[in-house]
Amino acid sequence: MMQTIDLRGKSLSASELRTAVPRPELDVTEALAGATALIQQVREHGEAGLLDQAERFDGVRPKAIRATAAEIEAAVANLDSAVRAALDEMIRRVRLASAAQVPAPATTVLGDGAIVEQRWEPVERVGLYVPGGKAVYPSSVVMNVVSAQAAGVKSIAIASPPQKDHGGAIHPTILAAAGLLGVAEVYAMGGAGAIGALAYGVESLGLEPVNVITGPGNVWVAAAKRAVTSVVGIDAEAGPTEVLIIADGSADPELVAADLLGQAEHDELAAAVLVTDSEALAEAVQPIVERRTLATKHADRAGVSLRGQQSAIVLVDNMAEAARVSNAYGPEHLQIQTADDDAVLEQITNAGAIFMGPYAPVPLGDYIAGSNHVLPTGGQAAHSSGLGAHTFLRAQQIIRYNRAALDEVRDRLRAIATDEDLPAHGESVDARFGTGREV
Ligand code: HSO
Ligand code: ZN
Repeated sequence: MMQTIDLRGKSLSASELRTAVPRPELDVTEALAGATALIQQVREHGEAGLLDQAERFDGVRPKAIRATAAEIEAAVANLDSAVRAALDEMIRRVRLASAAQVPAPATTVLGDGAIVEQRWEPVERVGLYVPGGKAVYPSSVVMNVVSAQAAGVKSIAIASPPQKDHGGAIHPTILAAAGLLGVAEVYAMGGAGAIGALAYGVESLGLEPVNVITGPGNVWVAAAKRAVTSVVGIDAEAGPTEVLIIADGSADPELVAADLLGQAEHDELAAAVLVTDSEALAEAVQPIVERRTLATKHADRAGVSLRGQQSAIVLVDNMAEAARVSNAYGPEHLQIQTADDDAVLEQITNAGAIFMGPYAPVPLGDYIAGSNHVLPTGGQAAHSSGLGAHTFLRAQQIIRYNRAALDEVRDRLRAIATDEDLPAHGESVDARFGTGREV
């Protein structure tokens, strides 16, 4: 059912490799004008604009946009006990791993009395968008909120679309996850309008503008995030999810097939790619994928994803070529299931997160490994990291020079200033020594 792409014996150039494994088409640019208009409506009409958009897009008019403390408490109290225990453990593990990500400050002594420091300062306030359509993921609330909290962010707001089935309130599990994490500001608003509300604030709701907006969403949300980048920072633009599995003849085809399907379940546009040097594995995986797809709950969308042009079994000559193919693709999730996983890992450069061996499938990282599941998609792994404490931190340098240290570099500084035809730069320094040209 999956297409086979045979790259054996072909020595593809780097740019040929980039298109060897196709990706789904997704045009954020096309949605940009529409998203901008919705943001503008919220800027002009605030709460009324949000209510209007809720009726239009979510088919329900929320009684109130902001959830009350009592509603959040009730959602936590009503949480199924097994789900509660799972979320608690997820939070505990992601907290530990996220705390360890916070970089240490640095001090560089460049001479006597000449010091450059660097500290990591959290942004003041962040907005987290949580989708509420076919994908309602409380786990994503945990991933985003815990990262921000680990960075030291003091003020967090969550936006999620009003749910028709819940009388226009936010999905109860999303509300409960917010409650478990101690987030008190939760708004029933979705789509591009919600991104506008987070970026520019809504006075009547007491919603102050945020500095960074993170979280996944559909193409409208992605376009809206792009549209507000002049006033806020955003995480990477999320596209359909992807898994690329590098496996050799030693891998268990049953596990490989199960892992391809695990990702395909998310979305018709999800990409599931196997890269292998073993024809036997490729042949064994096909019928198992078929069998498992027929038996699984979301067979429809998983089947579309696996049959889609974005999913494939790619045959290569050896593991070095497999790593080249994977690096050119830059998968959101990379799984390695080979006779020597670390030897393959050494050759990997571009990947959002890397899952080593048969006991580290992607769903482990989705939920409970402690790692973050918000990862760069669409090849963005070539230049971006997954979500983490760093997403909410800024590196700030602090410069401390005393008189003697400044004096020591004064001549050098003036020489460059003169060369750049900026004499007032030199004069600013000279003024401290009373030797500058009188002005
Ligand atoms: N695999 C998704 C994350 C997720 N899975 C949430 C289940 N819930 C993208 O990394
Ligand atoms: Zn997943």
